[in-house]
Amino acid sequence: MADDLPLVLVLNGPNLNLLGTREPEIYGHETLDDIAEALEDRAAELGLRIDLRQSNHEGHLIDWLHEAQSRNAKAVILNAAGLTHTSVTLHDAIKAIRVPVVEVHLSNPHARETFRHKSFVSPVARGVIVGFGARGYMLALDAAATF
Ligand code: CA2
Repeated sequence: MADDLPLVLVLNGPNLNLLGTREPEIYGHETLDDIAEALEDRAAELGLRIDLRQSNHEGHLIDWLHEAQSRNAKAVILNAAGLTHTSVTLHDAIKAIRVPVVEVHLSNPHARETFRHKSFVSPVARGVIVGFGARGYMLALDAAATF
């Protein structure tokens, strides 16, 4: 049964609900629904199941990281969006769980404004994938399959 397959939570932070509707030159034309569809297909090939969520609220992301632990998820793929650069609480939550977290960014924050160069997620992430657009989520899922 699909419910028995290892679970990968795909968590997306503030404003990523707007993906595909604005700033396509930075973030591409694909929507979060497009990404979810592609990930579901790839997950089926890899014998995994994904659960993709987005929230504009930091606390939701923290609760979902805790949920990943309590559900014994195989991995979390996390694009914390702007919270990446500000959130000590996200850092603490990732540190508090044993589930490996793959940090993903559509753009390459290191090639952008200085304030995007700092990540509170990277030091506690298993790995980081940046700058490959929506394909970064697929690369992260392929990595998670090996955990
Ligand atoms: O490149 C990424 O994936 C980011 O996590 C995106 C964040 C940004 O703050 C990070 O530095 C890098 C911004 C997400 C905002 O998403 C939008 C999507 C479409 C239109 C407007 C915002």
